[in-house]
Amino acid sequence: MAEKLLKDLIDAIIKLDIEKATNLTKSMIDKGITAREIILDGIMPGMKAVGEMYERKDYFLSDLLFGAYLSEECFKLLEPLLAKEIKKVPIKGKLVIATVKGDIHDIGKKIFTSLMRAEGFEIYDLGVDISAETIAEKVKEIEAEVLIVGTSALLSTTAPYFKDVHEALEKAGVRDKVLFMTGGPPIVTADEVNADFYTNNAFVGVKRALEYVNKKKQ
Ligand code: B12
Repeated sequence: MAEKLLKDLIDAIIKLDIEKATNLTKSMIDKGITAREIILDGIMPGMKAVGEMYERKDYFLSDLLFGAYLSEECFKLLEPLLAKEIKKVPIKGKLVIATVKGDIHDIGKKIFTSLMRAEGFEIYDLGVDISAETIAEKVKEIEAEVLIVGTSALLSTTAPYFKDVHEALEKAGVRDKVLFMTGGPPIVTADEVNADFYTNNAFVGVKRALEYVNKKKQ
């Protein structure tokens, strides 16, 4: 049943049918399908396909924009569920997060941020198109035993900028005090940009953040 509904959701996203997509999301929530499944096996493949249609010139930029709006509407329905799926906990650390300079994609960043908030992290979301220096300044300003820096990029032209963030953190003297995580499609590896970690799965990112918290506590 879940498989069929998820497939229908992917189809509705591809067809940019917002009413069907939001109704399917609601019905999956009612049937107890987890937010994790809906995001990873419904929204993400649906959006990937919309991107491919744009690439093939079957869709215009306006369609891409509407696809983004549609997926955000589905995600809004999932937010309360995510908060319930992850139990409420005391503050575990702080997260400074941004989409890097030149890049305005933020749907994935918002998903990761919501998960981290629900898991007990205090969030400093700097927004989109943010310079390495701004990120480093904010990190320097914030004091925390457990401090995570998350950066997101979806373009092959902007993902290499993660390296600039690493350099700015180093210049500000904070690089070794933080866990530097990067996310988005696999355009660069963590090693190439001197990050501590890379993932294209927000849930894996949260798991890594929690491992870092536990290591810090020891
Ligand atoms: C929606 C979208 C847009 C929207 C963005 C709206 C918004 N508010 O985000 C709009 C219409 C504005 C847009 C614009 C553009 N886009 Co666009 N876009 C997409 C699309 C269709 C979906 C992206 C998305 O939201 N996916 C769903 C989310 C949930 O996935 P995700 O971001 O990967 O996030 C997950 C993980 O990566 C992870 N994650 C993400 N960030 C982080 C951070 C951390 C720290 C962690 C731990 C995890 C993590 O968590 C998420 C959940 O697991 C993609 C297609 C695709 N294949 O992805 C193209 C795509 C990324 N866009 C593309 C392009 C070319 C553009 C434009 C240049 C188009 C143009 N001619 O103007 C502009 C660039 C604007 C800019 N300067 O940034 C190309 C990029 C090609 C490339 N390799 O460089 C793609 C791949 C489409 C394509 N196939 O051609 N886009």
